[in-house]
Amino acid sequence: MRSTGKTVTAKQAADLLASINSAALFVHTNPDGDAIGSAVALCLALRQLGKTVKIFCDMPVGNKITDSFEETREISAQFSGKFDLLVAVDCGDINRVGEFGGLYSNNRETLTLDHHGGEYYSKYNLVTHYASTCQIVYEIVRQLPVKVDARIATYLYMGLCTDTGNFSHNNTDKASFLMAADLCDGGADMEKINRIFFKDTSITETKLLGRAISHLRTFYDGKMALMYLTQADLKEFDADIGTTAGIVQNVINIDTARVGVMLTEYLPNTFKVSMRGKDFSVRDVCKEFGGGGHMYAAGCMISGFLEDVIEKIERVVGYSI
Ligand SMILES: [Mn+2]
Repeated sequence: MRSTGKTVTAKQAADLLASINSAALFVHTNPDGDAIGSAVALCLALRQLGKTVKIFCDMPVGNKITDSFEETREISAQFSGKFDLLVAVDCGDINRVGEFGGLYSNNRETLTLDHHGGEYYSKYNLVTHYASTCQIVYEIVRQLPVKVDARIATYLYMGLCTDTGNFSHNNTDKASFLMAADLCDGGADMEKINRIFFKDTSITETKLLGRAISHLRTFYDGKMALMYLTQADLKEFDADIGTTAGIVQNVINIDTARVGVMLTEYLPNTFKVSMRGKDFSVRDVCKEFGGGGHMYAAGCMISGFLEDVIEKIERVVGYSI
C-alpha cells in the first residue's frame, strides 16, 4: 500500500468539511461503537450545516444498536449517490473499508479520520493516537459552528466509552475524562450507552456464551485460550454474528491467558476471529492474517476448516508467546 496522503489537523479537516456540500462516510466492516458513534455524530453535525451526508457500511449494523439508536438505521450497505468527499471513519487501513475499498480508493477527494496509527491511504489524513475516533470527531465538531446537542453528545460518548472499555483500558487518559465531562454537560445519555454496550444481554447471547464456553481450549500452559462457535451453533440458536461480539472478553478474562481468541464461523468454513491480549500484541497476530486493530484488541477473517484455522492461529501466536 502506498503512503501518499498528507496529514491534516482537526482545524484543516473542519475547514475541508465546511467547504463541501456532500459527504459519504464509511465505517469499518463489522462496525463497533466507535465507528458508528463517530460517523453518526459527524453526520448530524454536518447536517446542521446543511450538508448532504450518508453513512455506508458493507455489513449490517447489529440489531442491538439499530433497535436503540434511531439514526443508525439509515446506515446503508448499498452505495448510491454522488459526493464531494468520501470519509473513512475509524478505518486503520483501506481493507477496513471492506467492500467499498475499491470505490473509495478510486475517488480523488478522500479523508481518513482514525486513531489506529495506520496507513495514509487517503488524500487527507487525520490519524492520531487518541483513545477513540470519536475524540477526533469531537475536535472537528468544536471547530465548526455546530451545536453539540444531546444526540451528537450521545453518539460521541458511544465511541469514547466503548473504545476505552468504559474508561478502564490503559488508553484512557485525562483527555478522555475531560471530553466525557463536556459530553455529560451536553446531555449525553450515558446510562443508556452503558446499559446497551456493557450490561444488556439476551437469552440467545447467554445460550451462545454457554456453548462457546463448552468449546474452551487452552494452549501454551493456558497462556492462549480459545473458544469458538460454528455455523451449526448459530443456526441452533437462530443467532447472527453480531450476537457473539462480547464473548471474546470471557476468553481473555481467564487469569492465565495472555491471548484470548474467539472464532465465529459466519459463513461455511469462514471464521471471524476476535482477539484480545494482555501484555501481548494481538494486532501483530491478526496482521499475519490480513486483519488489524489495536495492540490488545484486534481481529481478522480466516477461511478453512475449523481445526486448520485453530492450528494456524496456534502456530502464529507460538512465535511470540
Ligand atoms: Mn475506534
